[in-house]
Amino acid sequence: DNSQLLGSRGSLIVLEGLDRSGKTSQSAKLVSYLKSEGISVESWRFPDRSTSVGQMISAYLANETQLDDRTIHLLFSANRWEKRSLMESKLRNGTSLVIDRYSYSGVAFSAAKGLDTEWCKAPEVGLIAPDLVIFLDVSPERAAERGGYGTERYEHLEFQRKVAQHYANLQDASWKVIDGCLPVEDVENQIRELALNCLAKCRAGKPLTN
Ligand code: DGP
Ligand code: NA
Ligand code: NA
Repeated sequence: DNSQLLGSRGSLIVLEGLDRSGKTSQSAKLVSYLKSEGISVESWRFPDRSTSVGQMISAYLANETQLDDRTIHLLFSANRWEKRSLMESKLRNGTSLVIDRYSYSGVAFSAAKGLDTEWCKAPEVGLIAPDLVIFLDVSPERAAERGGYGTERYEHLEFQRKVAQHYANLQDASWKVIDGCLPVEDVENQIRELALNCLAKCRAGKPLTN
């Protein structure tokens, strides 16, 4: 593996936003575009429901099980930790990852239940830092109007309003905020441009950090 010698690593690109903000379809569009350009890239998402921890999370979200708020918080975090080493090796080997949700969802959704923000952030420390965070900005009201929520635990307007407030508190100058109510193609083009710019910086040797 000489990808590090070549200074060519992949990018960690994260899409965040409320439920129904369009993250999932925009992630898919971005990944298929990058693949069509011959770029090595994978589409990931958190929670990753395929692992045993992920199955516990999935049952909780489906309201099939009840878990203490801090316990489920730590499971969501554990679900990111269990993928950390694979994530690092993919990035170091030159594969980019486009991830639908990451630590910001972890903090925003748990803080929306009233847990202390600093407590929520603590287990995320040491996970790989994203190279690009794209926030798809759609108000909770507009998101709720779109095709309706599913039946999972957090999918109701009152809770999403709280999540939106916590995302706003977490947002820093490095986030790229895109108006998720623009036409789908406009959102797609803005995301492409941000992603290509990010890929170039990482290829040029921007270091991987925690
Ligand atoms: P999704 O599969 O992207 O629809 O996510 C499922 C739900 O779980 C969604 O309402 C967002 C929420 N969620 C995602 N990640 C976390 C997390 O780390 N912690 C908490 N508490 N909720 C999360
Ligand atoms: Na959802
Ligand atoms: Na989604």
